[in-house]
Amino acid sequence: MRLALQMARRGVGRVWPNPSVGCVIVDAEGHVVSRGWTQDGGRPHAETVALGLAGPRARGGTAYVSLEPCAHHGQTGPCAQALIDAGVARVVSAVEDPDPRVAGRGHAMLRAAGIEVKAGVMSDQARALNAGFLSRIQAGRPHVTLKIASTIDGRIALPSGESQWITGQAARAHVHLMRAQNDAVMTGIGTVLADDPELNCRLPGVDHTRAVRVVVDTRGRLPATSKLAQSAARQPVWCLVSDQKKASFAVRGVDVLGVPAGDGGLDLEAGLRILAAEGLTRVLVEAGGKLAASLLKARLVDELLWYRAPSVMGDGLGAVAGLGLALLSDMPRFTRQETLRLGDDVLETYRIGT
Ligand code: AOF
Ligand code: ZN
Repeated sequence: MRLALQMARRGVGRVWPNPSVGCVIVDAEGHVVSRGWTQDGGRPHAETVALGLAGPRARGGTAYVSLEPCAHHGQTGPCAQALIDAGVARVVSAVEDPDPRVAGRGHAMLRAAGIEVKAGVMSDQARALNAGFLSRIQAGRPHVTLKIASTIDGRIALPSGESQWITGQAARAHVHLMRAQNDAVMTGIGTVLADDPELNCRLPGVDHTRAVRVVVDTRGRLPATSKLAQSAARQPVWCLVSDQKKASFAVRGVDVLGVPAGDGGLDLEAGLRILAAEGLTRVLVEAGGKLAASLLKARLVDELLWYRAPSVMGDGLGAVAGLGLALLSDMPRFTRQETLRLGDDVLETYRIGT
């Protein structure tokens, strides 16, 4: 299962709207005969790939899958049926697939065919890996990771707006890797107007990734001359504008999505629901303090990636704008997951909750 999860990790950020699944086939003697993972765009499924490579060697063997095999007819028949047809004797799976078309039916199909099924193996790791897909299906919004790159005193730019660069090369390369492992990178129009970012992945070897660039742009101000708009034909750009603005706003190559109004801008939760309905499962937010604060205030941040450079700015723009808290007990609280040194900088990863 550990190997199956490792295979599944390869698809993270590349398979939306689907989950990224890994499958390892072991023959009756216990030898690994094949491995597969969900392919770009979400098809073929992991089991199809692994069974195809295993051929007759799957007969009498065990399939380790990081998610319950599907039970519905898509481009191909259900993976559960493919495992039955291949003559697998045993299936070990990590978590039940919450997709209403599956939801236990995959395991049931296998058992009804006389296959031994062991479910729930390494389920915590599998849930973490598919936090995006699980969130899309169960919460109706994508998993949201907020990235912040700040000084020790939590500043992200000088009062003049100058922000390039606070963190060093290794930390910035890590951010590019994180872009590749998300379905979308989201920013606010303020950041676009100030920095004209491209929000792509420029890491050698992973620069083929095509995360959707999402701009929170209530009043429809995205310039046609921005790097985002100029590169929209190569890598999608979706603009979230207010419902009122939707009819009158257009930029060549950019998809415009209308979102209901909310507290001082867009209803961000509604916006995220719209993104999930479009299929997005994992969104990385790289924005200024205002959008960061709005998301935190609305309790829409699941994870934090906080890159910290060993410098102090004093006056400057804060990573998070006002949250308007009356009580310390109202502060959003996180649990630190990992601490990583990246050159002279430090990355701390957090998940929401205590
Ligand atoms: C599997 N193995 O590798 C994946 C699965 O649109 P479709 O037909 O590709 O089906 C998508 C659903 O299939 C998705 O919502 C999830 O329930 C399941 N994904 N299942 O057996 C895989 N990616
Ligand atoms: Zn399947």
